[in-house]
Amino acid sequence: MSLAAEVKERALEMGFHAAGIATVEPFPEVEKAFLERQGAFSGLRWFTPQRAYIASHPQAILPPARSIISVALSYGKELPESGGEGPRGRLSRYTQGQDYHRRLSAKLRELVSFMEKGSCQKRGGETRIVVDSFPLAERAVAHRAGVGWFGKNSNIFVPQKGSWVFLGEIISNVEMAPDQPLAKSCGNCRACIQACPTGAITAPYAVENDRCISFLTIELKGSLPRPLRPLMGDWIFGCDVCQEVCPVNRRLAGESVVPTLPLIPLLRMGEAEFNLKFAGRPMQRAQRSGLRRNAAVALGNLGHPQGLPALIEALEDSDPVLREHIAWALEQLGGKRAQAALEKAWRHETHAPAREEMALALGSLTAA
Ligand code: B12
Repeated sequence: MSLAAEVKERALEMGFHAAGIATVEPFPEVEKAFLERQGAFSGLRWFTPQRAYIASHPQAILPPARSIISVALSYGKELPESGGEGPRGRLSRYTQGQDYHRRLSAKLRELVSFMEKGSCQKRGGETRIVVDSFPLAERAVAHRAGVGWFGKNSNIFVPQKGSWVFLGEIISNVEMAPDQPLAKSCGNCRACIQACPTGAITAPYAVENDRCISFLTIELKGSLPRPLRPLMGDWIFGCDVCQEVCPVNRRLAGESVVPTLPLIPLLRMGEAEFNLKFAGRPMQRAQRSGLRRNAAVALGNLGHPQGLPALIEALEDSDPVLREHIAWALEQLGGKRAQAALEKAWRHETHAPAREEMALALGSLTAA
């Protein structure tokens, strides 16, 4: 059996759901997309032209590279968390379990050990494991390796697993027979483009980063743009809408469950509890401040009266970004209690954006 066949077989035995080999030639289409759409990546400070170059030139990561092993691991069917009372916010399905960087990297290290024991070592194998750890264009690699095909929402779809997969790679200096891309596409379907709550998929395969709810809830620190808040619904970490509406994903066997968290305990969560609950979990990336900000916006959008006492209490919180979003949420809930609490808080608010938000909320509540 060839090394390529051996490695792919081992990867599937280890529980990966797809594996393929890509060549290391540059990806000019990725570099072009990066550079043309750089504006669309505002907010991600690390999206620089240098990153675009590295992402599209695997040999910039490992100069003697000859091939890339691309793998996909499905996360679609794990059990969601339950427990907790009151209104809940939704999280992307990928948040279930431990951080995917760790899970995939551990599995890929095992695959590297397998390669080192076999014919790879005899050929002086040198490898780099990539799971977001180097700026490689992982989706383009998976596409070239025949692991999956590009959906219009820009995600990679793997046969039988849909787009509910993580991607990972091993760049190797050993030459392996490459696979061919899959001859599949979305055809005329535009379901994801039409369904994106914020209109972030501006054209097939083009996601405008700073409108994407995934970016807003996970990566953006500080204030959420006011016009986008109502469109975020109850998403508090990531967003799956463009994957949920996809007919390919809908046809998959087995129910895929959306994880949720109770919003009121989240809003009241202290730093120690946050660290304890989310250590090693993807949610850590948003930090306590980001998750509580998102919980405030979700409570505002849900408009559930049960959220009112916790929102009023949080007007006194030490985090000014939170106070700002609490004011917005109280405006959405409306009513005399919300108005009275905002008036009281506004009098001693010293942080300009929070004060401004309170004034806006009071203006609209008074008018109502
Ligand atoms: C930055 C980033 C984000 C940003 C920006 C996304 C974006 N617009 O690219 C934000 C925070 C918004 C984000 C969101 C999500 N992300 Co993300 N993200 C990344 C990261 C770190 C870099 C992506 C990147 O370089 N983008 C730049 C653009 C130019 O490149 P690209 O989108 O990958 O591909 C383009 C080109 O390659 C070109 N192209 C190249 N070859 C070809 C060939 C054909 C035929 C076609 C049509 C196009 C094409 O078209 C593509 C679209 O423009 C990758 C990991 C990595 N290192 O790759 C994960 C990654 C892409 N994310 C992932 C996931 C899971 C998500 C979310 C689903 C999470 C969630 N549920 O909230 C959402 C999906 C949103 C969406 N519809 O894209 C997975 C995707 C898995 C999959 N099945 O595809 C990755 C690969 C992480 C991983 N290791 O598993 N992400």
